[in-house]
Amino acid sequence: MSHGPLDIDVDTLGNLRPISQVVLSLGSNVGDSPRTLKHAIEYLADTPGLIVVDVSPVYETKPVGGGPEQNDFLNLIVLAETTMEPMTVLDRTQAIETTLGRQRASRNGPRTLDIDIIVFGKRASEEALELPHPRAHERAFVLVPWLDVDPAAELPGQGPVADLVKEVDVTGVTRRDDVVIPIPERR
Ligand code: PH2
Ligand code: MG
Ligand code: MG
Repeated sequence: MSHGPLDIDVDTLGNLRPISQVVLSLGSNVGDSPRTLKHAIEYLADTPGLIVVDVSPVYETKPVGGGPEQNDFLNLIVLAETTMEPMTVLDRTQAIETTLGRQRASRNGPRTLDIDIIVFGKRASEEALELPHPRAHERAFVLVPWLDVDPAAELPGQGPVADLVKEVDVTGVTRRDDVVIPIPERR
């Protein structure tokens, strides 16, 4: 049930549930990408107020977006739930990128680790954070793994992910079942 502009849920016992579902897209094409992605997910899971609910299969993906010549990426989707505010999650994801050695060299260039917030509940853009992610609907490396972990997923303003995925070129996206990234245990 939804109650006005704050969109705070109340469950059947009357407890407030100020929890947002968050979809994160992780990518890496520099260094030991499987290791980097694994550590990134562990750091996310260690974040107070954020629970990692599911991790998609890993995909090897052709670079898109017209950056420089670069290696293929490994990409995956993390489903999380959080009591944090969007800008606080952004601060945290940027700190994880920095910790794992990201240098911001060029737009759409190679990167050790990129963590993008795709959707944050039904929240709209604020400050420097565009929500939902403005290019998610056209990116097979986001839509394909997202559909794996949430077949009913919807991208607000764009529609069901199952429909969006039919509109994009998925030829550059290959599932890598040999790269297994465990979901961290809850502590
Ligand atoms: N990220 C980009 C630009 N292009 N291409 C692939 N395949 N995977 C990415 O994660 C990616 C990209 C900007 O962040
Ligand atoms: Mg990105
Ligand atoms: Mg980014």
